[in-house]
Amino acid sequence: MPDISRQTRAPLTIDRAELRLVRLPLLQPFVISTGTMHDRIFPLLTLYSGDHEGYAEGVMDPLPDYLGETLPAAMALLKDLFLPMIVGKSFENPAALDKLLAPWRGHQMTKATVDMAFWDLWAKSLNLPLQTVLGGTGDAIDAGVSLGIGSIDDTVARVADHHRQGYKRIKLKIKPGHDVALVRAVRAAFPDIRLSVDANACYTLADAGLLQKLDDLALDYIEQPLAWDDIQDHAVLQKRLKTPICLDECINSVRACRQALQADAARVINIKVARSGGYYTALKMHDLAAAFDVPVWCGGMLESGIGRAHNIHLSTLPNFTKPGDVSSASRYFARDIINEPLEATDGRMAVPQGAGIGVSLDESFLSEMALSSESFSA
Ligand code: OSB
Ligand code: MG
Repeated sequence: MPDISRQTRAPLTIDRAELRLVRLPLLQPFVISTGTMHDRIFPLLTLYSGDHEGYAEGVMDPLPDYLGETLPAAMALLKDLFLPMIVGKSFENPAALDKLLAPWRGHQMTKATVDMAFWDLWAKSLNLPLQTVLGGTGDAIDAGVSLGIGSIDDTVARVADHHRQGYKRIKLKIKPGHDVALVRAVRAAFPDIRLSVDANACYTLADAGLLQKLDDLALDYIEQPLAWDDIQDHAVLQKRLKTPICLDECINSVRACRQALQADAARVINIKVARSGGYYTALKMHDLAAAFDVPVWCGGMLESGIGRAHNIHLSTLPNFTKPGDVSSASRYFARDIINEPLEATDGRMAVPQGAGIGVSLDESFLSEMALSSESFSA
């Protein structure tokens, strides 16, 4: 991890913040075991310091179906607590901001929205790409894709399409009744592709026999098969599976990450900055997993270009050795809220160039898609 505590420059003052609520329709509904998403409604945060602007988006759902956080709670916390707390204040570096936010319990995705915007702002004030201040290198990353639940025929066709486009790993969402037969059909059609599944916490240990049937299908890993907050049962399940378990929902703190690694409940880890409460925690998870020889990859939450650009920069760190869920924005949206297209070519996604996250807002489109906007000054 880069030593972000020893910067000897003037602290960065947050002059102003703007919080918009944005709605972007999805081109197709995205179906996972917990429900169906038709659009993305998200807080878009801009932090201002001098001539610089830092951006981040929130990934909490309207209802608490991925984690416990919700959009209404996030908006209220941002407006009533976090933004008033930081606007007009100066911070030496992102660690100083993290220190201020960390004591508040839970609400990782809300805290991460503030933290990620600050990292972008900070990197821009240093005139460095975000990847550089995070400790990453390289100008492109391997792209993987996450396919929502659909019929077997439709799924095989979508796998064929994405395989043809060059995606380096294809992840299938599964749920009871849409699992073993589906994965068998895809594996039969594509014996050699890098394939994984994601259950989004919909099985229990009573399904261990069913999950063992996936062991013959050469999956790279099975993501979050059991309850969203249950590391212990995943450790029990891992003993009964040959396929590595990858944890997503469970990994919401450095402690959860350490306990999962120590318990051998996760042989692969999906890192999402939002679920971690900010980059600082995500970086510690990255390093901790490396110490256990456990590879990590960057998860996605159907982000617009702002969150997607953040994910690309993070994915350039050395222990991100597996392709993440960072695919072309045009798979999800007819039009993005940024000016630069984030599109994979032959399964590789270029790192946006320039300072910070390296992308800019399409203000005219944003003004059409914003449901509300509020400005915060000291
Ligand atoms: O579990 O990784 C997940 C989307 C919404 C909620 C949870 C998850 C996902 C994805 C989408 O898998 C990945 C993407 O952004 O393409
Ligand atoms: Mg997942």
